[in-house]
Amino acid sequence: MKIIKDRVAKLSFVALLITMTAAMFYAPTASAHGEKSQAAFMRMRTIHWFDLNWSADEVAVNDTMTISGKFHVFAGWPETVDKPEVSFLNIGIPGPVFIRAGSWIGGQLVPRSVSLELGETYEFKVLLKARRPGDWHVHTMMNVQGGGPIIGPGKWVTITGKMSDFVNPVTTLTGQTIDLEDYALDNVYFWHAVWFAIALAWVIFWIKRPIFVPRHIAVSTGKADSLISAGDKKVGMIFGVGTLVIVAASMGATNEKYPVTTPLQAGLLRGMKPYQMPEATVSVKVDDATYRVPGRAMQMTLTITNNGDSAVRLGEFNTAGVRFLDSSVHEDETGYPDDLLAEDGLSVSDNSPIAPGETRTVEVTASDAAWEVYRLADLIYDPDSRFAGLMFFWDENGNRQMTMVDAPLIPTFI
Ligand SMILES: [Cu+2]
Repeated sequence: MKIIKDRVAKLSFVALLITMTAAMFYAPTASAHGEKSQAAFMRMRTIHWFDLNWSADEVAVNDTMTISGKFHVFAGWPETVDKPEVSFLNIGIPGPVFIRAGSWIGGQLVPRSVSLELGETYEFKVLLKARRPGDWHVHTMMNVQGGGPIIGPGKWVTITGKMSDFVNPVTTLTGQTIDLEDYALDNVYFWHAVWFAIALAWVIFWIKRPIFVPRHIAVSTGKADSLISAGDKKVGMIFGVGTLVIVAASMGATNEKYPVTTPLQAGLLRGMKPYQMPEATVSVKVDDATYRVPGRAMQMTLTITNNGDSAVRLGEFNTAGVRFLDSSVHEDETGYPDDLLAEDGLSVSDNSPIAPGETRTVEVTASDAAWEVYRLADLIYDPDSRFAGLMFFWDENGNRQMTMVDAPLIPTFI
């Protein structure tokens, strides 16, 4: 009997080990961190990130890199997401593997929340300083108060070196240079330890004697006063007065050591300067848009009118960070994340140059695994089957113009 029990125990242990090992090895490299699970129509109808540029994809600890680009705040903002009147330009990383050394919208430093206007395009830049070695998927993102996180495209960036080498020097207005990585840390530890020790001493002073039953008996028999002696009262006074003295004295000493301090700086930044995109001379009308369920593509019937004076071709359709390109018109040179870039994902029934003044109706198919991988196909579960995206046209001289498209997106079933 015992042998069987031992065997069962041993086998269960082996099974547990196998399970744990398997779980450890089954750690699929996640290529998205949160955005996939968000409603597809929200990702398509809130903020459109484009022209993104990651200055490096490998940096050493203490080195910096920038992520820059533009984002368009879609005018047909969903009802269930509060308008981006209070928004914060964030970075999506697993904790401070980088620190954000600076972030700018329209050239203005934005350490606080900002007000964004629907329908406007803004230029942004984030300066990141590497802190923790590893492979990190770095996203630009916008937090919207009352709305949640709106996650931009993420790109893998490798940090090399040692975290212990990381420094974060800052020179204060009082002229002192400190390292924010460990500044005032000793002081925090010291004071927490001091107060914890005092509290502990107070407790120990009392629990040296029997705590519960004898005291309970004393109180219930009417001899409560006998439990606290004159000496106890003195110790109580010492602790009471001592605490006040330490608080007052250390407060005075702190004020002396740091005579200039300011309150926390806070408050919404308004009047963000939008980016003026060149006036689009191409107008696009979506006659019809569908996607097949299940499938990896969406189709649009577009009526394109070229009101400019140079022939144009459609080169890119961008929605929810996924870029569908027609490689015969435009090729990406920014090192855009592979899983979001469909280098030849855009096919246009007739993508010959559209002459000035010409109007043409074309069938456009945006097709790529990303449509499924990033669960844009999950629009079928959304309560609002509409899409929005950016269309980029290039003229004969290589000038680009952008137009927004926005229309219902109707599923078709087999
Ligand atoms: Cu990610």
